[in-house]
Amino acid sequence: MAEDARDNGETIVVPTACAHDCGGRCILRVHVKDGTIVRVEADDGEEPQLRACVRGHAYRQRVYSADRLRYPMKRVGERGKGKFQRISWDEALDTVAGEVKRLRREYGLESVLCFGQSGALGQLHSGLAVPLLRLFYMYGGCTTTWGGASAEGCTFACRATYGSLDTGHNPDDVLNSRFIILWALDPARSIWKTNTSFYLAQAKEHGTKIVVVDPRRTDSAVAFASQWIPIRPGTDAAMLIAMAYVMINENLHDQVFLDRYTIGFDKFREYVMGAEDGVPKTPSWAEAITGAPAADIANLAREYATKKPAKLMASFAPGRSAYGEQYHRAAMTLTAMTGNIGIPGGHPTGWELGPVGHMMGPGLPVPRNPLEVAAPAVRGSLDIRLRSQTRVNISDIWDAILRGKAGGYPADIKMLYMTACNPVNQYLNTNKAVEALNKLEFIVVHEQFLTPTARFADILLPVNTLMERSDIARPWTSGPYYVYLNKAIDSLYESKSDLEICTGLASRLGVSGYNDKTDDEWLREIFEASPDMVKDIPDFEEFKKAGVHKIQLAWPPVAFEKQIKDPANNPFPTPSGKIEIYSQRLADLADPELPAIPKYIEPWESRNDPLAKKYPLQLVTIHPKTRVHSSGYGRIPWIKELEPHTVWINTADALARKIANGDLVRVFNDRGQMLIQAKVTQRIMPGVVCVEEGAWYTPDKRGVDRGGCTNVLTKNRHSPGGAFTSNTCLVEAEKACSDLDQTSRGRA
Ligand SMILES: Nc1nc2c(c(=O)[nH]1)N[C@H]1C(S)=C(S)[C@@H](COP(=O)(O)OP(=O)(O)OC[C@H]3O[C@@H](n4cnc5c(=O)[nH]c(N)nc54)[C@H](O)[C@@H]3O)O[C@H]1N2
Ligand SMILES: Nc1nc2c(c(=O)[nH]1)N[C@H]1C(S)=C(S)[C@@H](COP(=O)(O)OP(=O)(O)OC[C@H]3O[C@@H](n4cnc5c(=O)[nH]c(N)nc54)[C@H](O)[C@@H]3O)O[C@H]1N2
Ligand SMILES: [Mo]
Repeated sequence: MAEDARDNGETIVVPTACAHDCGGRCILRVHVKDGTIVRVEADDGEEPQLRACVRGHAYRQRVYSADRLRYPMKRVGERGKGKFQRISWDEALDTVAGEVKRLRREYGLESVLCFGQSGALGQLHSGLAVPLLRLFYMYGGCTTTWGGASAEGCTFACRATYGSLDTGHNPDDVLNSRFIILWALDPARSIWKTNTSFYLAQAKEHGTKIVVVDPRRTDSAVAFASQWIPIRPGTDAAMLIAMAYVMINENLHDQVFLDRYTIGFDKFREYVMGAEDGVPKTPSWAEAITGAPAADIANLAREYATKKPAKLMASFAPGRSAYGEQYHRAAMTLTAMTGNIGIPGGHPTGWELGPVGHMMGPGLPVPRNPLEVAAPAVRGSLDIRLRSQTRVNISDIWDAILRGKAGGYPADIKMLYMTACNPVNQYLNTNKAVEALNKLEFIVVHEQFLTPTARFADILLPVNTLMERSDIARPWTSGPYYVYLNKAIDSLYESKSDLEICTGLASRLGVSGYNDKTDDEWLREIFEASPDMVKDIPDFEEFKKAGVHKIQLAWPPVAFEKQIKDPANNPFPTPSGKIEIYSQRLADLADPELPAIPKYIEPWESRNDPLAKKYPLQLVTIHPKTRVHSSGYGRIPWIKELEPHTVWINTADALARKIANGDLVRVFNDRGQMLIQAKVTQRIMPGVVCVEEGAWYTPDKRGVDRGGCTNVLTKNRHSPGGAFTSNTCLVEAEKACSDLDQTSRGRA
């Protein structure tokens, strides 16, 4: 269809979607004339529409950005300085294949660390480095990573408590609730399923009470809520446990539900009421820890326990902190104590996968890693030692490179191969990343832009965008819909997909059968291998043509409905068959940092840490309103104009530091420093500062980051259950001194 129209100069409309790792997955209608995108529109089809935001509307500027990488390049200057020279694809692929063979010969393939994050999320292209891992696993193996940046704390808690990540309801189910708590959930900014904000606005109109618990008075608090309860970062488990105290003390909990569907509530009650350690977890106890007023904690507990059905929507963010697993386990326990599991309008809280339009599904097939055959990483295990024997947690990558086997890591790493990720920017402790990358023998990156990570590549390979290839994508966590991404234009310049690049390497490495299909053939095969898609979508060709299939539901899909309606025949997939408030598997670990029941454990770098004398402010790093992480949107003129990149600081903290709104400030700790504009506001609680993640690390000659990359400040230590701890970080802020200020003006 597209080919014919291209010939006769008509404008055609190509249905596709935005499939980066944003919490949305939104329909785009791309107008193409003579092989060029002329404009982008959002969904105008049947309701409920999946309308794109500013990023989708500006996508044309991302595709045609002057900053797009055009050709394969090799590094000619110092690593990190970004000096490259154009080379041919043959030279690039020959060099990469030659180095891989050399490393295999000299050190073994475990010296090659391959990984990716979520730069793009098609089932065929890119998602989590799948084309790259397929190549290396077919070639003989490589070292790789474990642990997700987004929600490892939540993953751990879901597995321990429910034995499943499938805790999803559809976004419109908020309309069935009588009471909603947005716990660190800010979908008006940090998209959390495409239409959540749309339905929350309706819930508000219907008179449903919505309360926000967050250190910041969020956009969602302003738009939807009638109450904002500020809370100190990292202390959420304490507040949730105090809410449990109020429910038990006032007999508001649902004992029938607990008896029928859960185990271990009695042990949790002993801890909550103080029988275990002599400390009753009262609202006043929690107020001292969290900063949230005791009366607000008690009232919230009462409202949540008595207005059924109710949703405690607990986002991933507090789980991205030290002991973040405890926050998620405590939130899940409260949803059970109030009997809000398995019913419309309720919410078990967790990963929110499924039940209709599940995020996970088959993609490009990946065989087993030959290097893991002797010691396979046990994916679902709560014992993280079993997950890490051959893998490196994403928070440990830099340490693993710097310290190797002698430091207890699985390999001495000599080469890094990265696709669809920007870890120098997006993983914890950027300055340590720089130190580690400078130690390596060889670095390969596939990218669309010259990101802070790409600057360190020895060979840098240009990748096409999702407008330049076809793919299938699933909704973020759950649907109800699936999208087909139709290729709108040919690959620009000399760019190729990750799969095409790996195909070129496969022949050079002598790997046969790596890619014997066209993309179209793969996509049909992926569709046919996906039981849910086959069940929900009557006709694959129609799906392609429409670019989206919306599933019409006759009933509200509800997580764990079967387990609640008919428990005798549908046990929870845990060892006990019940919701495990007490987990024997955790008890068996005998690790006080991973207790069998949810507990509040004081985080490192909390405000009580001696380090807080030097660095008294807690930094939270939220997801960017106008970008998807670091992925090129920051280069788009329309988007750059919308909002300056700032550090939020409370008026009292600013006054004490003589910082005025708009001042350039230095935010720093022992790990790094950045210069950034201050936003002085009452919308953040005293003692807490906030910077959006994803801005590009841009060090000046003195190593001061002028880009405002949050990870120059964060500590690369994962939580005991594996969680990424980007919200556990002490800093200080001061008005930038004049010489730093001058330099910055000079550069601007
Ligand atoms: N616009 C946009 N949307 C996105 C993304 C994006 O890049 N851009 N990324 C997507 C991805 S990959 C993910 S994983 C999700 C993440 O979704 P979330 O984890 O929900 O997102 P965040 O924006 O990091 O944080 C949400 C809120 O948590 C608060 N917060 C931080 N620390 C704490 C704490 O310790 N306690 C409490 N109570 N609140 C805290 C912050 O102030 C913020 O308002 O977002 C998705 N949505
Ligand atoms: N301090 C702090 N750090 C964080 C977070 C936080 O809240 N605070 N959030 C974390 C979370 S939840 C996440 S999910 C991660 C995200 O971390 P990343 O996945 O590393 O970040 P992105 O910026 O989404 O994508 C990385 C790169 O992928 C490239 N890309 C896009 N499409 C393709 C493609 O088809 N092929 C290839 N090869 N590249 C492509 C983009 O240009 C972009 O530069 O960040 C984490 N980092
Ligand atoms: Mo994420």
